[in-house]
Amino acid sequence: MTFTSDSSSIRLSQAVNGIQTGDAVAATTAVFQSLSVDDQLAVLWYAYTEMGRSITPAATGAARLQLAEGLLNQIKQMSHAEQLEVMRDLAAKRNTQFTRSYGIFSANTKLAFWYELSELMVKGFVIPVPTGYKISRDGSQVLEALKQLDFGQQITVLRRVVSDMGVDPLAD
Ligand code: 45D
Repeated sequence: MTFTSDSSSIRLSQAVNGIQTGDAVAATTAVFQSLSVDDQLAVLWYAYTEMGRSITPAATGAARLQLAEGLLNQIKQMSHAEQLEVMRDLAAKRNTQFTRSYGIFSANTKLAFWYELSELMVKGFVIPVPTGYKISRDGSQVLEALKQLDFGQQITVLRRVVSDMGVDPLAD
């Protein structure tokens, strides 16, 4: 669902309240999910660029990536436009074969999938964020809220937002 930046700003002030009242993870997750699809992708990307150094590749687990390998290989073979479309489909929860395949992964496999996508962006296999891209005000506020959390809380927020992406093919 897409919210206007007005409703997103309301959610943002609620999130700030939530952070002050101790439910920082839930509040940051909710406000992330109220962002536009492109803002969500941008926040994920900047979260990765800031957290990347603290996530060791080994920690993401080779076994989990094996499960995601098929989808990652499909993405590598797509054009840049198609790659962006697939990521937007995931964030927007559009029902496609790709988003249904993603939907059966565990939360940690989904996280590992996004992590690997970022690595593929860095290596030049996946469409980069445009040079000079400026994240929206809402997006940068969510990023700031995320940065206020400790590492464990950040992972929890990320795990929740990527878990909610895609389409669960077994849900009714
Ligand atoms: O043209 O298993 C825009 C541990 C604008 C260990 C765009 C772990 C328009 C256990 C939309 C911006 C807990 C450590 C273009 C795992 C435009 C374990 C493009 C944790 C081109 C897994 C935007 C792992 C694009 C963690 C292309 C914490 C955006 C993993 C792409 C964290 C964004 C992973 C991507 C994160 C973001 C990955 C691919 C934060 C990926 C982020």
